[in-house]
Amino acid sequence: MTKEEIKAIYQLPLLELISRASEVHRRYHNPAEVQMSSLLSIKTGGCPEDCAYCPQAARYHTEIKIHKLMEKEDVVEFAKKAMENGASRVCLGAAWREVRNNRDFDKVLQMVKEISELGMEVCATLGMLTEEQAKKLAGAGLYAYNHNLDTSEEFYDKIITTRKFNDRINTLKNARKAGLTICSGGIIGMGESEDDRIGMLYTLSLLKPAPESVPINTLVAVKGTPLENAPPVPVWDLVRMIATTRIVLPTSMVRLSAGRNSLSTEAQALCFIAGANSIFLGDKLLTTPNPCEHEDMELFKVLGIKPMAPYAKHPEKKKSGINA
Ligand code: SAM
Ligand code: DTB
Ligand code: SF4
Repeated sequence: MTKEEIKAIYQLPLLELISRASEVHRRYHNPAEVQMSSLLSIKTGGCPEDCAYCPQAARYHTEIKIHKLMEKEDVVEFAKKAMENGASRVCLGAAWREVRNNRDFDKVLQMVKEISELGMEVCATLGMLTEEQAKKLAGAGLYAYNHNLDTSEEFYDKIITTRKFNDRINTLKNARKAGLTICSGGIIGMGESEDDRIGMLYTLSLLKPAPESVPINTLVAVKGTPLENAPPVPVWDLVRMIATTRIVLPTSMVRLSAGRNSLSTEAQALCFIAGANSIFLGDKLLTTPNPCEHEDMELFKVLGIKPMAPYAKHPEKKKSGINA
């Protein structure tokens, strides 16, 4: 699709857009199933980058609880609990600019290995990565690498100056070369234009193969970051973005990511109808709140949502874990 074609979709009358997205969703996915992923910040804060949205950048004064890399046992324990609560995937996040070849990386490789042996999909988001590091992660059993484009190439330097848009693309290529699946999406609500949202989807659509998973985050405006006073995103923009993503990237999982805490049940239902089929489970994202367990249980009950099994889309990658 060209940028113009994507724009024409994004600008459809909302009900028409939702209806078309829902049709695509039903053609490629089971609309009753939603992937439940659990997020854990294994290393929080102190990041040298200047991402304007991020509470973990060392240069902003935010109220997060900083900690060094967690112990492997605690991380595996978290994964087991997440699995008991219905999660099929765990995403490990570290506030690093890039992965370094040091003892911390070795520790992360061990975490990945043990969690994947439980039979769960493991995703990691650790910053920039070389091909060699990506191969080590794949060897340890990593299933997916998350590395968001975050916004369009044109708007990128208004949000981040300490790295280039192309650095992001290169890391995604390295992850791909190692055989990892890709999770890459972005954030709405940072002051970007409609064209920037479309431009980001266009770049994602150029990645071949397309990212298996596309998180759509709504900015969580955190006190102390440059975007702390960004006005809230109208829920209709989010639904429009999710629906457009579903149509542009029909086979990908579209994740209704950060921002769910400020959405009503009705708004979330619209997002699922418009093609979202993945969420983060658990009362915390990396550093900000997410709906708690009983709220989500109620949501799934009301909407008749069933959790997706691990490796549902790639059964050949399944490890023989304790629950496999
Ligand atoms: N440091 C690594 C990196 O930047 O790729 C991994 C962790 S970073 C926190 C992962 C993603 O979280 C970012 O790319 C961004 O999309 C998302 N994120 C961070 N802060 C956010 C916020 N305040 N609101 C919404 N999404 C946010
Ligand atoms: C993604 O796209 N969103 C998640 C995950 N990938 C790593 C992170 C959201 C972070 C929201 C802000 C916070 O909790 O610090
Ligand atoms: Fe660091 Fe990632 Fe936050 Fe940017 S988004 S400041 S790279 S933790």
